[in-house]
This record gives sequence, structure tokens and C-alpha cells, in this order.
Amino acid sequence: MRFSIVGAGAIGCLFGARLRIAGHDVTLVHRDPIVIQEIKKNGIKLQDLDGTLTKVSVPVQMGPTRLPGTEVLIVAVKAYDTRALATSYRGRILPETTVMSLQNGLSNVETLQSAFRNEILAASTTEGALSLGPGYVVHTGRGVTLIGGARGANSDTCSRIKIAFDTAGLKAKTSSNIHGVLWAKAIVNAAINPLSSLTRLPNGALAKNRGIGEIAHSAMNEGIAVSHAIGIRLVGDPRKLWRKILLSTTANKSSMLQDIERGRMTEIRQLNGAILSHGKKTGVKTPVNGILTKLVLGLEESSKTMTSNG
Ligand code: KPL
Repeated sequence: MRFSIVGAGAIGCLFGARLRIAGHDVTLVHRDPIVIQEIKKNGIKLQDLDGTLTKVSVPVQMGPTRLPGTEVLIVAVKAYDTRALATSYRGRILPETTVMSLQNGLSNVETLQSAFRNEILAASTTEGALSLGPGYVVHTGRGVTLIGGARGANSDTCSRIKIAFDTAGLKAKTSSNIHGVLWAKAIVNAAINPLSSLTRLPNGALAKNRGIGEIAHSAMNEGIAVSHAIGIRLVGDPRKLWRKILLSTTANKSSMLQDIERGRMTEIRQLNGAILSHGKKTGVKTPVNGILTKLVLGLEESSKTMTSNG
């Protein structure tokens, strides 16, 4: 299949490299010239679960750009960049291109749906991906990627992407309730990512810490209550998924902790912040998600200052 992946972060590089190795036509698109230069020069450096390092040559382009011939445009930018991406790619992609969000957080799908008339899919992954620098990714844990149509029905393209991912060693399944999948994953991320950022603990250590487990469960119970209040049918029990993900990605640092360590903005607003605002609208109390949001916003501020001071 012909994929273009916008966003050459850890997930974009992991999926790009694996799909390329499996023989698919992949173009990576990114907006940072340093990342582009590195991938042009050295390809994507993919460190496998067993430590093997492979350099995968993948065409890379500076975005935003026109992407003719793309069957599937995979959106792998941070959730806070989805709106800007939608604005800059409107009019740049052909009507027959399928747009698929492969992101954390809530409301990416709605943003893409309001910008494009194209078929919109969403995918939610529990693959562990750790960035060691521009174009350098470590596959820290195997997971599963669930793919589904934004409107519920699953097209032929959806099934073909599932097969492409499977044959690239990225286990995939289709779901006819992708919103239930995205909410379950967001509830889990809201109980992993801020806690790992605040404690600087990798995923495996979070699972072993009783106090953190208690906070995580309170955050998840709030998220579950909010999702029920807005009529979401969750796929799976987030509390079970939480443990399963932590145990299958023990060596991973959550994406939010990776952002904090680089002094970057985090997805806290699209995770705990989104649970908080849906809670306010529906009258469900979400004090733990509220506190986690405020703490990570403070942490963003201090880590920005610390990394910019060297
Ligand atoms: O989605 C992730 C993230 O870090 O954002 C998990 C699956 C929790 C892996 O760390």
C-alpha cells in the first residue's frame, strides 16, 4: 500500500520503518529540517526488542506538502498539532486518500472530520516506542493496534491497513466501535502518562508502585464515569488494559515523559484535560484528573525553562 506518515516522532518512525521493511511504499513527512536531514542521511534507526539495530531507508519530505498517490495518510503528530495539520493539509490531499489518526488523546477524529471530506479512520496503538533522537526509535514493547472507521463502519481500506500492519509485525485488529477504543486508551494514558512524567518512572516501575496504582485507579474510575455519562461504550476495561500495557512496555518511558525530558509541550490537555472538561459538561466530578492536569501544566513550565537553560 502507499502510505504517507505525517509526524516522524517515535510512533511515526516505528510504523514507517516496519511498513517499509515489509515492502510498502512509505513517505515520512515532518516539519523540522534537522529531523529531515538526519533521516535523509541515515534512514530511520530502528532498535528492535532484542537490541538489533537496523537502518531503514525511507523517503522523507518537509511538510506541509502535497502527497499525490497517497492511499492512506497516517496522522502521527501530537494531539495538540492536529488542528494545525488539518488546516495546512486541507486542499493538499486528494479526495480518494484515506486519512487515519494514529494518535493519543481525545478529539483528533472530530478535528479531522471537520476539516476533510475524505474517509476518516482512527487507530489506537499500545506498541511501545521510545525516541532516542531524530529518526532513532526503540521498539520497547509489543502491543496491538485497533483500527476503525470514524462513523463505525469498516471499509475495505480499513481491512487492508490491518493486513499491512499485521504483515509488518505490528499486530492489528479492526473495530466497529473505534470511539470506545479511543476513550479506553485515553483513560489508560491519563493514568500512565502524567504519573510517569511526575515521577520520571518508566512504565514497568509504575505497575509495581502501590501508591501510584491507587492514584491511577482513581483517575481511571473518573474517566470511566465521564465516558458513560456521554454515552461511550468502552472497549475493554481500562483498569485491566492499564496493567497489561504497563507489563508489556516495562522499559518504555511514556510519550509524555519523553516530551517533558525534551522540554516540549505535552498531551495533558487532550488526555486528563479532556476528561476534566467532558466531566464539567456532564456534571461528573473529576478531581484527580484535575490535579494531574494542573501538576503536569506546571511541570511543562519548569521543564521548558530547565531545558532552555541547558
Ligand atoms: O501510549 C503510550 C504512551 O506512552 O503514550 C503507551 C502505550 C502507554 C506506551 O508508553
